[in-house]
Amino acid sequence: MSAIQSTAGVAVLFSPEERALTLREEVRLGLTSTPKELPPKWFYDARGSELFDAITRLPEYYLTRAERSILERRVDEIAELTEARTLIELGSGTSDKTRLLLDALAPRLFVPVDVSETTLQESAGRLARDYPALDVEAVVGDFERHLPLLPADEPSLLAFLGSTIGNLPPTQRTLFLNDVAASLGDGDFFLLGADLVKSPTRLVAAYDDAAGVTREFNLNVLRVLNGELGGDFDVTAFEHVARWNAEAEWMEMFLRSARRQTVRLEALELEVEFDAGELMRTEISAKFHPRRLAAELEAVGLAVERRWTDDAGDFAVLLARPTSHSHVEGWLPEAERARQRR
Ligand code: SAH
Ligand code: AVI
Repeated sequence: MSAIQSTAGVAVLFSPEERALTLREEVRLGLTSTPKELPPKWFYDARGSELFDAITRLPEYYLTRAERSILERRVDEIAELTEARTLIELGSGTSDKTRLLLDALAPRLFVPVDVSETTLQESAGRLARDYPALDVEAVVGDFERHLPLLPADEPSLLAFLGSTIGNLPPTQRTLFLNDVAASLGDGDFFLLGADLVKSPTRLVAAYDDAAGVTREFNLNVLRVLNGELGGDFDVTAFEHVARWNAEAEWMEMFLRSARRQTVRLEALELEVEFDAGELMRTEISAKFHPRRLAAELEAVGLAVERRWTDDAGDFAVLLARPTSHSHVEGWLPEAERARQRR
């Protein structure tokens, strides 16, 4: 944990400098690609996190309620099987549903990990207040980079809830799952929440709600770029688009340029042209088949011990454990190398 600087009870793995550099690199790459694209992790400044929280309460957004209902029914079983003393949560947000796990497991240590420092500060503060016996060590980190650096010195449960795994494109998803498998030791478990393929009508409604909250969430990424990179995006000149991609089996969100326009980003010394009607993809949200997802976990050396869905079959929660660390012979993922260095 030597790379961690500690500020106000929150450890920082993703330093402001590294964060700024990553933001610049990813935005430059995305805006100069054809078609244009932005990675979804930049949605989540304080306002973006609040908007996501509002999304979880929308009538159309069934995901959070479905996952909660599974956890409500299964947390005791999870606690019995895992006997985890440390709970690590990736992309933790408000950690609302995680309270069910905290209540059932009564772990010694909780490590919420998120890119959004304000969200972490608030949620870690609330948890420390509500669970006085719990050691809460929040970490500002990027789960695509910092998994090898997270603490793991006693039986741990690594939770990745909310179907955030669906926001990773397939190649990144495989790399991430490899990192997860490599970071788990004997006796550790991985708990994964994933949204399932269903009727496109329901899916599109969940990502294009009647109250327009998802629209605001999508447009917020432009506000983030304006604030952090000196951009001059006219937020009123972009429209929210949510589509089901049947071939890839994922929802896609785009921002569509309402007119031909030029946008300047001071910090990148970059001018970007948008055609009228041009689509810029801002998020994919893959939807899964439980058996195929289990096969993806097995392929990286994670044996699926339990697989649950809610009554409607909308959402799945999988509990897996590492089989062995020699699943890819002659090749050690970065996470395993870092683990061995420790
Ligand atoms: N797990 C919560 C929140 C899901 S929203 C739930 O189930 O409701 C997704 C969360 O992941 C946000 O809080 C966002 O800030 C965080 N996030 C997105 N990309 C991330 C990344 N690369 N590394 C760490 N956190 C990330
Ligand atoms: C965080 N993630 C799983 C959400 C999702 O459903 O893909 C983000 C979101 N995008 C639009 N609405 C919610």
